[in-house]
Amino acid sequence: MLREQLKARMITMTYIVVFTGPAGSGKTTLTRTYGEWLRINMFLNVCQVNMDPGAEFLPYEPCMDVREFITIKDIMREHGLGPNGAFMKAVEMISQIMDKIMRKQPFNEPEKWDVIIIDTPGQLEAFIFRPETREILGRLQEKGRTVIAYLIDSSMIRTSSDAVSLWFLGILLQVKIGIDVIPIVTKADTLDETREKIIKKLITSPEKLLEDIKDSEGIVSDILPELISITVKTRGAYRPVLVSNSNSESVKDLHFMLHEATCSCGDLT
Ligand SMILES: Nc1nc2c(ncn2[C@@H]2O[C@H](COP(=O)(O)OP(=O)(O)OP(=O)(O)O)[C@@H](O)[C@H]2O)c(=O)[nH]1
Ligand SMILES: [Mg+2]
Repeated sequence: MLREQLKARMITMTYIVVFTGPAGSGKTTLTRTYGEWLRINMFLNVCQVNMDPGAEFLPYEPCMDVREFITIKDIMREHGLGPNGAFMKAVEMISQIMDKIMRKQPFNEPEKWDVIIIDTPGQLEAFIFRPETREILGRLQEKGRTVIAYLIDSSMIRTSSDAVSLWFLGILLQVKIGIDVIPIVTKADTLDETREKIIKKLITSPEKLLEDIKDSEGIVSDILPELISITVKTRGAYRPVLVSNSNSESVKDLHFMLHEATCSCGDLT
């Protein structure tokens, strides 16, 4: 298929994907891998945006970098704050300069780009859970179909309660920002057999996690079944994808799922 035809078939309007998730869940690495995958395999114009004012090193070339305006190091020095206080201050400052940010690439001409990928900080409570973030995300939504991806780090999952608690952070995020959140399980290459079983249950049939906790006592046996039932209810329309940066098939799965989530033209697989 001709390059332009393939492109037209895949993307009809700019789509924006915002990677969020706890510290170290793989947002920055996935911003690089997914961006490269889209360029090489889909021939798309991709703009990777760094919205993490605390980033030290980026493995991709950002077409917009919030550190042009604000860095955590400067805020810590100028306001005498620790790192978390500085992130809270940063989100406030970013919300105040959103007009300026929106006048820069890629937001000033979103139609020039097929996909805009946004990398965010991992300090959920000090950044993405802040009320100002809702306004920031609202401004992004004006520029294209926007999907918020919540990264669940599979290397943090050892037990069923780990799986359920990480899933819950995603639900809280959804409640907090009022936008549908697509769960993505990262670092699939680090899984052993036991952990893979737990994650497959979480993804396909979370009610089966109840089997793992049937002999538990105390708070786990009291609360976890309730949490699992909420997990089942909130699984939503999208099948969570298990992704690894070293497996391009999994990045392809991720792409089709994200694209489906933003696309009103149906399934293109
Ligand atoms: N094995 C494996 N490691 C990964 C994968 N993705 C990311 N990592 C590693 O996980 C660590 C954190 O990755 P980052 O991409 O920096 O995570 P982040 O979510 O951007 O981190 P913060 O911005 O600090 O919150 C790094 O050591 C990565 O190399 C993956 O698919 N597999
Ligand atoms: Mg990062």
